[in-house]
Amino acid sequence: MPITSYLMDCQNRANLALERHLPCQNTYPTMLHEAMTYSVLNGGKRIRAAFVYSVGELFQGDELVLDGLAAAIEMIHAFSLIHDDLPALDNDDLRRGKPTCHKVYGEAVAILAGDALHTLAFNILANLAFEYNQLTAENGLKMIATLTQAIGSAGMVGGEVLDLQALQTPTTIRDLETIYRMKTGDLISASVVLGALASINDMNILNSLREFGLLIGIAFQIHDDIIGIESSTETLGKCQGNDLERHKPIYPVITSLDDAKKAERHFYDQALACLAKIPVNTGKVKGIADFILRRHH
Ligand code: GRG
Repeated sequence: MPITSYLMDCQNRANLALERHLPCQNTYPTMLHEAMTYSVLNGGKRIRAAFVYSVGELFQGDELVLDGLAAAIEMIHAFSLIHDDLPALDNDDLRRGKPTCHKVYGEAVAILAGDALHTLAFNILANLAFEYNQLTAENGLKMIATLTQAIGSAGMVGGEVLDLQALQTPTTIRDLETIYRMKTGDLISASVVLGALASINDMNILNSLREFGLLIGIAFQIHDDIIGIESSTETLGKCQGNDLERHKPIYPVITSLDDAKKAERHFYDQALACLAKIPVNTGKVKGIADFILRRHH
């Protein structure tokens, strides 16, 4: 199956799982539930969900467990995008080709919709081990430990703070790589690891997958910088050239567009070397990694 068809299947499957796990829009408080649904079910490539599914399938993870994991991860991702778009952070008006959550529902509801998605994601994770015998309580707890580590001050939130500080202070390419690992790589890595934790506990495999996720996450963010310059606003679904306008230190600016392209390839190669240590056929996981460097949005 071509990887684009597989990604489409993952997208459809993740959307169904998200619909199943989101609160019904007409239940009280309706405005909050509408804002949550608006921000989650508004397109999105579902790359993180695809990593959950493709890695989960390598080790025969239970399908319903993988659906729950994909929904939880995409909710955390949507939460991060809602907050990232707020005036206090990136101040963006467009996301996935539509007005950002705060533009439609106001800042207060946008902040709270993010908070509620964050909480719901962990509620889903905590319930998976209760609901499905295939997932052990130990692995359920490991998932929560992995995800909280990935999105907290040592991961995504910390990376976002460093990203903001980089607007004011000189930033080296090494600083930037750390920021990219934290703000983007850690959540991607958690998606990969959670997919495996659905059914395995082998530390060698989990460590190689974790490293793969971090490295492909850095490549993902460098590619995001590149397409932020090269793609149009229409293709991106968000405002083109925003980072340049805000004088944000991004990879192609600190180095050059050419060097940024070499760097994404370097991180991709390193990521694949980690994936090669996994003793099963990882073709689909590699296909997603390839897609990450080919995408235009
Ligand atoms: C969520 C705990 C928590 C805190 C929020 C605001 C923030 C802290 C973090 C922001 C991190 C961030 C927005 C990183 C950028 C990652 C990125 C490149 C997003 C775009 O991902 P795609 O291309 O988007 O997968 P789609 O729309 O396809 O889902």
